[in-house]
Amino acid sequence: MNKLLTNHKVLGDERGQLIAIESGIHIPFEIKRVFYIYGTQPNVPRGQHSHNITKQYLIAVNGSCKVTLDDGVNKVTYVLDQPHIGLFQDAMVWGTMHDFSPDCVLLVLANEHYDDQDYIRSYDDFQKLISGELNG
Ligand code: T46
Repeated sequence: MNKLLTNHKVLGDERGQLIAIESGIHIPFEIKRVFYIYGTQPNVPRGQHSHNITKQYLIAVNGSCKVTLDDGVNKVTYVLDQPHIGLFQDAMVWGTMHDFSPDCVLLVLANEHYDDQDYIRSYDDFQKLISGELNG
């Protein structure tokens, strides 16, 4: 798996910090949707699915969590524990978000509007799609 983590420049001054993320400059897609999750329960993972065409960019803007990305060949766990660290999750990559701190706010930028049909929720189906078995 290619390097997917980005350490963004912190534009700070005496008033505090600011991080700017721009489509096509810092992330490889146009942003159509923003959502965030917070108030996660201890030991309860989120995600556990892949997307056909949706790409995502994840930032723990507060607190910390781990994200395990699995492209069908490699499975890598990333720690998101700084608001200037971003993680790109490509389409057709199985993602699991876990080990949230109680104060975690996980911001997600996406290149597509929400569409339940874009979700692949069965790991078996994901593996078959990756290996081309469902592509005809
Ligand atoms: C991901 C992790 C971090 C919407 O109505 N619009 C949306 O844009 C999203 C993402 C969800 N929803 C609804 C669908 C469900 O009724 O919100 C509810 C919870 O969504 P979901 O079960 O997909 O939540 P997570 O935390 O398992 O996964 C979500 C994203 O789906 C996923 O892509 O990376 O957050």
